[in-house]
Amino acid sequence: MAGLPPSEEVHRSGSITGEDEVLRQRKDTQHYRHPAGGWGSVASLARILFDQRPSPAALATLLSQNKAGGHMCTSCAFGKPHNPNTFEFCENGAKATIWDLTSDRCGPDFFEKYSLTALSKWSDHDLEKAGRLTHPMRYDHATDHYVPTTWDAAFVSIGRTLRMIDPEAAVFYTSGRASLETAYLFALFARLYGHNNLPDSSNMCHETTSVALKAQIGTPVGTCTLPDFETCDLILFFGQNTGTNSPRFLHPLQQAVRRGCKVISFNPVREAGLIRFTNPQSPIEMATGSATIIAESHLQVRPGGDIAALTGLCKHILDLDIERGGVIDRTFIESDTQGFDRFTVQMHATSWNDIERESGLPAAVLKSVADLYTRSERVIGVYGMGLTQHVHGSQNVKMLVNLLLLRGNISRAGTGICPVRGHSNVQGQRTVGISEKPDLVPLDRLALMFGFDPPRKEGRTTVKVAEGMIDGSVRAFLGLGGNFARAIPDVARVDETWSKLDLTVQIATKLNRSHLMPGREAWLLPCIVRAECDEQSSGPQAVSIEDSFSHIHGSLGRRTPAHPMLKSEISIISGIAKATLQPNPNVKWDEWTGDYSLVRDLIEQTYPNWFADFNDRLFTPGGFYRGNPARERTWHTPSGRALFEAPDVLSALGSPLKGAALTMITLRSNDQFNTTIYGFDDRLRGLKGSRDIVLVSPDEMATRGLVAGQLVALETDHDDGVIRRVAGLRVTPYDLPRACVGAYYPEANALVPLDLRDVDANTPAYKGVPVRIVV
Ligand SMILES: Nc1nc2c(c(=O)[nH]1)N[C@H]1C(S)=C(S)[C@@H](COP(=O)(O)OP(=O)(O)OC[C@H]3O[C@@H](n4cnc5c(=O)[nH]c(N)nc54)[C@H](O)[C@@H]3O)O[C@H]1N2
Ligand SMILES: Nc1nc2c(c(=O)[nH]1)N[C@H]1C(S)=C(S)[C@@H](COP(=O)(O)OP(=O)(O)OC[C@H]3O[C@@H](n4cnc5c(=O)[nH]c(N)nc54)[C@H](O)[C@@H]3O)O[C@H]1N2
Ligand SMILES: [Mo]
Repeated sequence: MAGLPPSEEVHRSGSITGEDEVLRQRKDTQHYRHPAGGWGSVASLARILFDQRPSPAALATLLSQNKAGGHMCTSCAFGKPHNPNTFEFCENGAKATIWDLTSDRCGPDFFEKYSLTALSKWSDHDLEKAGRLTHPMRYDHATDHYVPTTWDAAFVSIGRTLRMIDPEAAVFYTSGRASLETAYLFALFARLYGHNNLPDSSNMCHETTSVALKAQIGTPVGTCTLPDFETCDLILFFGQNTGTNSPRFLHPLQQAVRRGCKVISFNPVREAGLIRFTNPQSPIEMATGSATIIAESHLQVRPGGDIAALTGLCKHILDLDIERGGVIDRTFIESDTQGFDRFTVQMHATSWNDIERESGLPAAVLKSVADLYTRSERVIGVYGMGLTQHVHGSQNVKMLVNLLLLRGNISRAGTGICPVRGHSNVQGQRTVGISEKPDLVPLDRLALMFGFDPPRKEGRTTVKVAEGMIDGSVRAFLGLGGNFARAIPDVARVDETWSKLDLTVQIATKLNRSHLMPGREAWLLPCIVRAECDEQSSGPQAVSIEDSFSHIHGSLGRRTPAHPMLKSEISIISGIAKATLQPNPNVKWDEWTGDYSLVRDLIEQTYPNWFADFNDRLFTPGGFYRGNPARERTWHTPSGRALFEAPDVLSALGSPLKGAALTMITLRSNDQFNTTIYGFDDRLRGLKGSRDIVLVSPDEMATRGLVAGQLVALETDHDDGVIRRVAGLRVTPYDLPRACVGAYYPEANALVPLDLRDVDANTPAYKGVPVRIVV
């Protein structure tokens, strides 16, 4: 890249990479040398096929994945193109579907054989591998087994218990897969019952985005759409691991790079998946092994160092503007923004010494990137959990927005802020009312539509639920999917509290650890998956989801359900709601369950600007766009302008490391989807066979006298008197910045303190946990 210093001159942990440099491997690590995608992804998929034995018809289902009229993948939330490929799915999406459509079943026989005590010794992988849940089950304390029950018995009993509990002591958790229709009804049920306790997996994920973007640009979601990637000149990635977590994104990135767009990644880990990519759907690339270099520069920022790195970029851009003028977009800044002067003062006041120390990157490198930014007409800022899961995650996000605002890189085609969402409908659930914040929901309209007085008290987020479980104020937990017990921070502390709850209800597809934590009354209710036919009284039903680019897609499952006893999520929620609530002539659970288009009418009535003609537009190819005011240069902030927000810290970590402590970042592999562990390899990082490992840089190992393969424990360095420890981790050398270790999520979750979380959004700081290595 022109203007960038050669790599030898660069600080060790901040090497700018050319192609040779990208392929540089340390002898003492076994990093993956192959591109993302390619034959590796095919081999990884083949293993799952062997493992799960889906029928040929189940495999054929993949052909309709992510296409208008077909079903929408339950894996990530990346956009679905207008003109899909023949195989519009990736390694992950195929794995998720095959995992759902396995021929293994986990029914009454299984539960008769294994007690919960026995199952608690199983691994996460083995629990889910038992197969699809088939029957509604009730936990029997006398025998420590789940026993089969009927749907009616479950609904009646759950309803009776909920009626006896103070609604504010109940929580309704949603994992980001449930459809718009399901999410709307679940939230309505909560409010009719009497609370806003609607924690969502997004509280652990992009809640930081929802809070920071809303405050700064007046919309809680990203501003980009897929076509922006066809015209941008520069894409800056911050803490998003595309190859592992959203591989379909690699296709538009490959196209962008081929037409000359530059990609630069800031990440403590040199993620192979963002470096080289062989398109598994291109026969030529597969045959020749040719790969596209995606990120030509990979900057190994320290964990929590992004505020400093972004400050360096902004500082230099402002200096260049003083030097040569015309560098920043003054017209845009004057007409559309607020807070610029204060922001400028702060950028000038921050020293390069501090920036280099906190970011771990040399000033020369940051200045080169800033220079490239000023030469690029259209820039997109992409980010993921590397920015959001920090104590000052909101300030991370805000600094990226500040950078974009400097040259009007929001609200023009080919530009924008692009948070890459996780679960397939996590964004959409918030759109249609899953929120603990009453201000974000049109409660007055709901009051009119359904003739009731909705609760106005702010509800609990995920971490507040966990705290309420510890202090006893939470009495009932209804889980709409997900694996709350395993995904949250401080799992060991919260584990003990489940048995004290009056009621636990888990609506799920496969067995997981949360199901092994029964309350006094506990139910495990199995549902169909998105690829399966949802037959109701008016015929087969479609559902819908919203992708990361605010496009809404209909989804129609066609597979025969895994078992005739299974119900849809909507019919389960309706069954429980009917048994809980007083009859209300405006609330028609049976009619809605019989015909989901009526639920879409309700969504349209509640949110007319976003969902006009919802049913008619359901199967629009590429989805229909619900719009984004910030993209149209309308800023829904109190001042009507976009805000420059000067950060008040330079590191996103909660506090400086003490003594021998290190910062732990928790990582995902390509062989997992959150707590669903498909296998024990991490192909793109060249790691195999075990997840009970701790990644340590060779320098750090030498300083601490550690050897590869040695077993160690990690202990959290947090002054609250609680001992948090995960033992039996094998030291694995890996190229990381100094004072940083990597471990897998969810295995390391017992180390994350509940109160270590984003100051504004309460998102757990899963990427910034101070730990000590204990030999
Ligand atoms: N295969 C697979 N796909 C998934 C998932 C999965 O588990 N497996 N999960 C889904 C979900 S719910 C989500 S939210 C998304 C998550 O997708 P991502 O947003 O990509 O999340 P992570 O993999 O947790 O972390 C992203 C990157 O942040 C880097 N990082 C850590 N700390 C820092 C830091 O301080 N600064 C910077 N710049 N980078 C940092 C890590 O090295 C890692 O590469 O993926 C979705 N897709
Ligand atoms: N240390 C650490 N912790 C983290 C993170 C991290 O990066 N580091 N990431 C956080 C993030 S981003 C997220 S999103 C959360 C994820 O937290 P969750 O969303 O709670 O967890 P998942 O693992 O996605 O849930 C998997 C389970 O969902 C159920 N399921 C699957 N499909 C369906 C379906 O269609 N319907 C129903 N009803 N159930 C279904 C299955 O039983 C499966 O076992 O974890 C968070 N925790
Ligand atoms: Mo997520």
